Amino acid sequence: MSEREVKSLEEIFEARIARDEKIEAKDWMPEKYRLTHIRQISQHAHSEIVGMLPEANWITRAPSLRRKVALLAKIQDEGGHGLYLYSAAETLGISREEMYEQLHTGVAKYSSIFNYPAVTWADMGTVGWLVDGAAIINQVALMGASYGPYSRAMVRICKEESFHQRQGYEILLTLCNGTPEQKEMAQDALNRWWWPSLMMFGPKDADSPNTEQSVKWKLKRKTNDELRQQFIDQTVPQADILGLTIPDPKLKWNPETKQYDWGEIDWNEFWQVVKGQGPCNKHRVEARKTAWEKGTWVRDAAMAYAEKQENKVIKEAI
Ligand code: FAQ
Repeated sequence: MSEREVKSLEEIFEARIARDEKIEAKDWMPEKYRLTHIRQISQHAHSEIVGMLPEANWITRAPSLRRKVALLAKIQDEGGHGLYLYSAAETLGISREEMYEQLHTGVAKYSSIFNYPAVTWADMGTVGWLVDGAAIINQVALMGASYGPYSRAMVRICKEESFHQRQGYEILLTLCNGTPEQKEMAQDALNRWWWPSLMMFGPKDADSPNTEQSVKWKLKRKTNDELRQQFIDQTVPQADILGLTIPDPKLKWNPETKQYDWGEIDWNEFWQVVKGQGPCNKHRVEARKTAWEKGTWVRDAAMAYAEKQENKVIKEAI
């Protein structure tokens, strides 16, 4: 293709983005657009399946059958989200094996939040409330993403995340209305998860290498800082209802900006966790690798069955 032809395709592409048209898998797209989407969508998919691990830790210890059923359903939903997202990434020309390989070798990232341990039952409430709450704010914006398969996957995911957020909040409401020890457990969980939840939105805009281009391509409809502020403004009143204290002495309502002012994230901690030095990084990647290895026979059996079916169809056609 000549340089002139590429330029004209680029112009058509930019015009489609400007008109808010969805870009579909078979449409022409700049190579960098394709690669950026593979990066973000695959990392998003990895986050969903790695995110199953801290909560799976509590299935056998859920305090009642009702809690166990809800937790199991939530964790299965997260696995489903991973599958929609891997499928969306596959439409951009990467195989699922390559994506898993990138996860297992540390080439691809997944959300920093899942490198923290879930040590008490109150963590199950807090993960639902804060982690799913943060995920919803991020993902509602992504429903408007320009790449069709990603944007459509988000619609279903957001519906399910909102159930997750509520089931988490309800666990905390119960604990906060329970014994002093239960309320203390809820406060301790909030103390540990608050700052890592704010880190989920990524580095400050000024330190985010990808935001500017991703906003131009309408992959990101809002910046990291905008979404983080939205999350804080939405979540603080929910903490008040629970009677819990957000562990940030600088948190204060600002009547002029009509937003909360708040303290400083420990960016050193954030980058340590992103680079693999968080409390559970090694454990999480090992768990995924083991699951992949133990699942070999299932994949082999599924492939053998598919091959057999294909041969049957060919034989019948002859
Ligand atoms: N953790 O330039 P930016 C969930 C990396 S789903 C680790 O700002 P970008 C559901 C970033 O990849 C949660 N790495 O990057 C659930 C980039 O590295 P790279 C996941 C991070 O992509 C709940 C570098 O830093 N959600 O929770 C993080 O424009 C409960 C520079 O950053 C999504 O993935 C981080 N927190 O913006 C499941 C949403 N932040 O690739 C189970 C989709 C940044 O250049 C239980 N993703 N990095 O080497 C996004 O919206 C974006 O990718 C951001 C980062 C906002 C995460």
